[in-house]
Amino acid sequence: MKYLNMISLIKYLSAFAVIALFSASSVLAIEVLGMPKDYQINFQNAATTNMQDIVWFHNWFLFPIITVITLFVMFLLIYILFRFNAKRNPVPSRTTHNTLIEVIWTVLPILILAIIAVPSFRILYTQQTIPQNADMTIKATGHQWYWGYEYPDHSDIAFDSLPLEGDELTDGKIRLLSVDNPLVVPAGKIVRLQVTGADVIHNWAMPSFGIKTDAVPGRLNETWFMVEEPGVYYGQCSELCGIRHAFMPIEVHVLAEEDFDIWLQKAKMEFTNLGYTTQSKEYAELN
Ligand SMILES: [Cu+2]
Repeated sequence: MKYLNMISLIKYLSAFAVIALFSASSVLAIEVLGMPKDYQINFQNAATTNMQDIVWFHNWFLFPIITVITLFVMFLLIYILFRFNAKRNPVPSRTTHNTLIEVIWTVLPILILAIIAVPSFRILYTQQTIPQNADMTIKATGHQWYWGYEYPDHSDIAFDSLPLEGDELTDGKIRLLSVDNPLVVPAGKIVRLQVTGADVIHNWAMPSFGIKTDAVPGRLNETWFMVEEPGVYYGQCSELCGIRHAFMPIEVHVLAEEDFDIWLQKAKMEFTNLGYTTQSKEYAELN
């Protein structure tokens, strides 16, 4: 019996050491890398290859095409206003059909859309195809009005993530973005994210990851991400879900692998009751 008490004492002491270590490491606050800025007009920093592709697709593919089309149509409008107004062109042409022009203005837009579709579908496909070698799974559940996270591969860690309000907003915390229990993931690992809703439709949206996935009750949507850079990333629910829709932010902490392992040990004690069951199993083996 005494022997057992010694073991449990050692276990608790090591647990406290882990917590102390974690708090010490979290003092070295990780950098905020994904967050909206005041008067921002462009995208947030891209933290995943998917988001890099989206930024490229928008800035260097779609945007030039749109610019050329808009300028061309504007030129035509202005040209018509000046060249064919009633003063300069008192007797208008009575032409109603011109087969060549009609073929051109039908075929050309089809071609443009087809060209746009190629990289667009490629990006969509990568977003929707979960890599076979995903390192871990996380399930995010949208509730009215907070997010719940589960780690089915890690002792069924499960916790709720609520926004900080009023006097909880100590320094460094951001109103409407900071939460009490952020989602924590390891850097450089492929995370399979499953998203569902508990009551109404929510949406798990993380701009810098290029993710916007509906959380639909009774349905499990899947997406994935891999973030190389450790840091803090913020997102928000992006489906109008009720009166506190604006108060269910998403905060993701991407930690280096060793920091993530430390967090896991802490989370296993804090967010599961499995700690006790493993212990009792070990006790049974010792006896
Ligand atoms: Cu919501």
